[in-house]
Amino acid sequence: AGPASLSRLRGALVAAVLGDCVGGEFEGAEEVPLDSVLKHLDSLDEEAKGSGILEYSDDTAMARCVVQSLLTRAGFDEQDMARRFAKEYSASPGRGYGSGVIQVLKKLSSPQLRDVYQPARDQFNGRGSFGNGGAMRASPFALAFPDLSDVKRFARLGAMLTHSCSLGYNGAILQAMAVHLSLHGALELPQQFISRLISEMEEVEDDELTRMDARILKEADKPFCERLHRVRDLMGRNKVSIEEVISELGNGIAALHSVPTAIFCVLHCLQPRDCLPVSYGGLERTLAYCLALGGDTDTIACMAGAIAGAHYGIEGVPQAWIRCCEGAEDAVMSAERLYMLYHRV
Ligand code: 8NA
Ligand code: MG
Ligand code: MG
Repeated sequence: AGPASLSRLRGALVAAVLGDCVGGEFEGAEEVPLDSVLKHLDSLDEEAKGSGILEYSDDTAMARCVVQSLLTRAGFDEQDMARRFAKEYSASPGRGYGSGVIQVLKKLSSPQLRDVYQPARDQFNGRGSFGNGGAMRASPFALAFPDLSDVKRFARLGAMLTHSCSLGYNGAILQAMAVHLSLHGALELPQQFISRLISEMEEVEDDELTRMDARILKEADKPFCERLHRVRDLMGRNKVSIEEVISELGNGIAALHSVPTAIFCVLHCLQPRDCLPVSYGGLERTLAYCLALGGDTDTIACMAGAIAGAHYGIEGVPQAWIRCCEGAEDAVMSAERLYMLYHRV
């Protein structure tokens, strides 16, 4: 499919939902045997024939708010987006939100609130959250704006509504950029893809706030760049164990310990892997691999799903999986409206 085709946009939006829904099963698990992952994914083919549905969590709930806001306002409107986050949370508080972000979402629903960015700034003694909650909902920015500078700017602002620590919103920028590049076919050349992300993040992280936050958290000067270099090193090796991926990149709820991981999963699964069924296409491999990492599986699979979905397109997404994930059919349709916004038709 051509750059930014409807198929790619659909693939990105739908596979993010699938990642969230199928990943929920293992969220927080310390060790996930590959057998359990394959059994879980196998069961989707049967569930599609009638029985249960896998529910989406905070990742998709908030991404849906981002999509609806961008579509309704035909662009970024922080007031509208903040209102939608607050409304969604109060309608369905049980979607598995992070324990900190709940405070922000409650404050955002106050009609007296003047600055919608203030509640996020007040988090964690004024340091802001470095969780992956900004990154998990950043993909739609890449599906609404064709210019990379807009993608970066709005992904940052969109994340800052809940995540004001640079390690939080920079993760959102990285995730949105990865989807943007994938949408344009950049995963055809994986080495160039990772190099491009590194050079873009060099620029993003070349800033005083980033250096200060990194110092406080005892991270490298440019933490995301450092992680992306690790991704590149791991890519160059033909044998990589799950344990190494977890110790080098992480599988946790911090954006720094999950966005580079999601990117690695996509890159690693571009080719068939011995541990995964030969019947699997690239998208199935990617999601299965994310689940096998354990930790924040729903969010890592959601982010990897968006990047991989933009590469493989909707044709790479198993129909049976779509049928048993809540919100996946909706995403197929929302993607068409995003496509019109993206191409301004
Ligand atoms: P968040 O902003 O509440 O951050 C998540 C957690 O990260 C916080 O609760 C803190 O423990 C920690 N944290 C973040 N920033 C700081 C800081 N500056 N200092 C100290 N600790 C900090 O929530 P979020 O929106 O970023 O969500 C992240 C993840 O939480 C997502 O994966 C989401 O799915 C969710 N989650 C839910 C469950 C669940 O119970 N269903 C389990 C794990 C994660
Ligand atoms: Mg979640
Ligand atoms: Mg999660």
